[in-house]
Amino acid sequence: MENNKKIKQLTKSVIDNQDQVLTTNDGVPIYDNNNTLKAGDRGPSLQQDHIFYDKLGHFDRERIPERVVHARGSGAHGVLEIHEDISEFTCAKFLQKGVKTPLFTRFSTVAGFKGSTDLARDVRGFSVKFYTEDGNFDLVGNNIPVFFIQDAMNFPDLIHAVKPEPDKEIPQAASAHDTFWDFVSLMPESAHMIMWVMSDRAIPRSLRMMEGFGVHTFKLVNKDGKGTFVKFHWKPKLGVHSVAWNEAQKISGYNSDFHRQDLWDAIESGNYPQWDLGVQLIPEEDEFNYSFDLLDATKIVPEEVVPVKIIGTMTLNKNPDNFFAETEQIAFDPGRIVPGIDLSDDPLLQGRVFSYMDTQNYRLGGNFHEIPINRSIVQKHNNQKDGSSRIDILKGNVSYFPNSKASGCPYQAMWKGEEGFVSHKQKVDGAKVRARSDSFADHFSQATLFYRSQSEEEKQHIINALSFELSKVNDPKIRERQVAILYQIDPTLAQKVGDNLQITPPTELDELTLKFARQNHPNYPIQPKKVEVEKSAALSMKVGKGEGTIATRKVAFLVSEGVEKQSIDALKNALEKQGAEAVLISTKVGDLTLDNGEKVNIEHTYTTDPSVCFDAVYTPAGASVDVLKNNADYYEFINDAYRHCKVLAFAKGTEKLLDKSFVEKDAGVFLANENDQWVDGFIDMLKKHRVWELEESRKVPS
Ligand code: HDE
Repeated sequence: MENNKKIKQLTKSVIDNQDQVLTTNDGVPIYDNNNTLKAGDRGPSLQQDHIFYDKLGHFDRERIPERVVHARGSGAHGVLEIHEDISEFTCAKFLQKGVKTPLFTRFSTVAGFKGSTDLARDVRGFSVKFYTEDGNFDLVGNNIPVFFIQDAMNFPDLIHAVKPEPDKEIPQAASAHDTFWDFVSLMPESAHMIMWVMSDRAIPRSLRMMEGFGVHTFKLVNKDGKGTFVKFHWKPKLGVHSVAWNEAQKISGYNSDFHRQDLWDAIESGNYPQWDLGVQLIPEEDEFNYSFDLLDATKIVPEEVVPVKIIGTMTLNKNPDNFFAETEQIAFDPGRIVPGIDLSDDPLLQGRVFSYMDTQNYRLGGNFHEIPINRSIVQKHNNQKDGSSRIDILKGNVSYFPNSKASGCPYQAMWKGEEGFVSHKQKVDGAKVRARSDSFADHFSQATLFYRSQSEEEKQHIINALSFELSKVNDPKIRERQVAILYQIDPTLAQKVGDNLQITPPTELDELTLKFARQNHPNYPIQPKKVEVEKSAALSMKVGKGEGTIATRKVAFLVSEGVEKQSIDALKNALEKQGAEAVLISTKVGDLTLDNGEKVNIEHTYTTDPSVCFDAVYTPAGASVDVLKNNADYYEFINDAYRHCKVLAFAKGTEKLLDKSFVEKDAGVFLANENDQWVDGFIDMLKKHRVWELEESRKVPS
């Protein structure tokens, strides 16, 4: 394993309790861990019970402040391997061809508390800490390439608006409430991001099936100090896939740890998730050549305009040993950059450089960089000592610079002609102002580009999501103000959402929205520049990311006593050949007897693991049909799978079960008695993730 170096460092801190006597935190062996010290076995407890104080005192302080945003998250260790030469653009050691760098990745939702559901409609955080030979580099990105706001000053307001409302602390992990839509309907710069979060991108099928983006424009810097603008992309090897909103809601009820479990299980079973690392490279000279400003985090650089160059692959190959010590205590900070990479002047990014450091100091305390998961793999050397929870012991009486008593050590790299971090040389010129450039004033062109690039089915999901969210808004003024924004994006979109809310879309922005927009841009609205592309296939999950592998997909086999082994194997073997998994679902856990007398162990039932937890459904043949034909949970299972546009198959003799369901025989339903090629057809359809073309006829509740 290539992440050995970091793992080795971490294992130094891993404690194995096997065959060890229980001790206090000071290592004193504990004789009795059941009883407090008392005056007589029915008497009052004694204040001198140092063993009890050691245990309860620790327990009382076991919680630390959760992250103010992105509190809910799951992480894993891994490695990045670079396979393309981009030395022309960057001298970053970890980005050189052939280099393998250990890393830790943490995925998260934004709005919910630490214990909230994984399936909330939300942006997903996609943070990677690279333990490079030049120190740590943190790429703290999201699964959506743009953001709600342009300037860091608005961030606390955005978050206050989306978090549960402060009087009653409702709703949890949801943007569908008044304060969020109040805020965004007054901030038209959020229009593009709103399109993304109302799309299925905000409800991924798996953390392993989402893209990642650095969002901001960064800079690569080569050995001669030449800079190149760069956008970072993560492209999942398993494709980009989502669930339908109705599935997300149900999964939240059945298994609110769905994504966390999925990531853990995949890694435990050796199905290591992988992403390709891509870069969009933009020469500095081209900075002003686009219809948008490269420093504006509400804009993408369309892939058709600047292609994504794949340079390496990230593999997540080890689960954490301890959630708190690793996933909870990892401290990301976009200000952690290494030689060869620099920040751009994006005012959102600049604000982040303060906020993360500050929040980690509050959340974890000073010296959080000495916590094992945050330590660089290279030894740090500086004159900082003291501070809370200091772990390292700095030798000697010299802790200042310059010094002669320690021969000037630790020395600056320049003194010995060695390489060190040098900021990219950039001319800066301007009056000191609190202002926003008019090059940030086009709020709708890319929102329109996103919407137009979606397939008809995806558009319908966006309409449904907006209708759902705005229906949850109580204040009719807010609903109308947002529909006015939708009109600027696409009049038909506004019309369709308006129909669901009984609102005739206003053709102009609301006066209040204009008032706020004009604070930044006095001449708002400003005629936008002509966009480079009308549509971008890369923005659609159906068109751009569609058919691919079925590896790691889970197919539910609906069985009961007497099911035919041969009928199970007919599909199971074919699925397993392509890396998918057959999961038997029955009425009870424990032993199940097949038609040949063989016993198999059942771990999932119709009620513990319903259809929403699977990608496709198959009913094998056998005496089991007689049990299932009277089982309401079975019908709920296949009905749900059907409505969620999944592919279904029925072995010979099980087709009669359809009569009591509302499953219609359509192109996504394979009946073995009518189609000899049903196994191939089933697998081909599964490759598309969902039977997109049947969305309308199956009336998918999305
Ligand atoms: Fe964050 N963000 N953010 N953010 N963010 C935090 O840092 C902040 C932004 C992102 O897995 C906090 O450790 C400001 C954009 C992720 O631990 C905090 C602004 C993007 C994570 C913070 C932004 C992100 C955070 C809270 C606007 C995508 C989780 C706890 C200027 C590029 C990291 C913490 C993890 C976490 C501040 C905007 C992504 C408060 C001020 C844009 C993935 O520091």
